[in-house]
Amino acid sequence: MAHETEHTSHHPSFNQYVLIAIVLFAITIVEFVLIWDTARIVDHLGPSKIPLLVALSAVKFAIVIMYYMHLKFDNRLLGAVFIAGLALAFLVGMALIALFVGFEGNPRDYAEARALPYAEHAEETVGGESTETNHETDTPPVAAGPVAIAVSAAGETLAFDISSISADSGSEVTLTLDNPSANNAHNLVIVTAGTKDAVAADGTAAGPANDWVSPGDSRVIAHTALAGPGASANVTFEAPSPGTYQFVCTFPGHNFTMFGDFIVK
Ligand SMILES: [Cu+2]
Repeated sequence: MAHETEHTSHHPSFNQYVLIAIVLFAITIVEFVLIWDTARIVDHLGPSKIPLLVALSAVKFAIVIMYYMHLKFDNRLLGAVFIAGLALAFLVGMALIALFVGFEGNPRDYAEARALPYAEHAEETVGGESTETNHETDTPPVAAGPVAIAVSAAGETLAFDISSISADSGSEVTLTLDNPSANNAHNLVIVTAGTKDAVAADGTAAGPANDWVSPGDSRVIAHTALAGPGASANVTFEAPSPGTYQFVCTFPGHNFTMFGDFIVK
């Protein structure tokens, strides 16, 4: 009898369990409404919904631990240890979220503003090519005189600002690479058709001391030195026999997006 009394006083009754289940269910409904798009509460709350949701789930967690797992009826010290750990985890989590919400701007917006969608890039290619071709046919008449071509890295994007350049065979070409990037180093390497990735792979093996170009690579027609952030580099060479060549940046990884055609007429 004495044992029975003690036992019941240390555990919730059936009705209390039902009440706890109802409370947990109610909190879940509140959480759901908070993140439910149609309710539009989410728009008004902004980032503050995150600590609110974390607090609600912490309350649910605590209730489950305290009642269903009997922590409330164990030694008080065990409860204190548990609550202290939970509070600490909550504070660290909130501090991390505050750290990221507090930053100016949205990293995704930044990336999207600077990304070149594949379809648009292809359109630009056609446009750039045609204007470039017109430009070339307008200026130098026939003779294979000196030609100056300027190519720039496209801001912080791993791409050149132009997808096609051209020159007449035998002309003396001075190619200038401008690098406006604040972070990236680039070079510009003229290679035979279809070899840009293979040349870049060998350039990676050759390392920065060789400006990421393998010395004596027979596929390389000409190349600039590596242009660091904000720097320029140029190279003068004789345009090879007519055909379509490639220009590429062989800095490791850049060759997949940073290239174009060099058309020799
Ligand atoms: Cu590059």
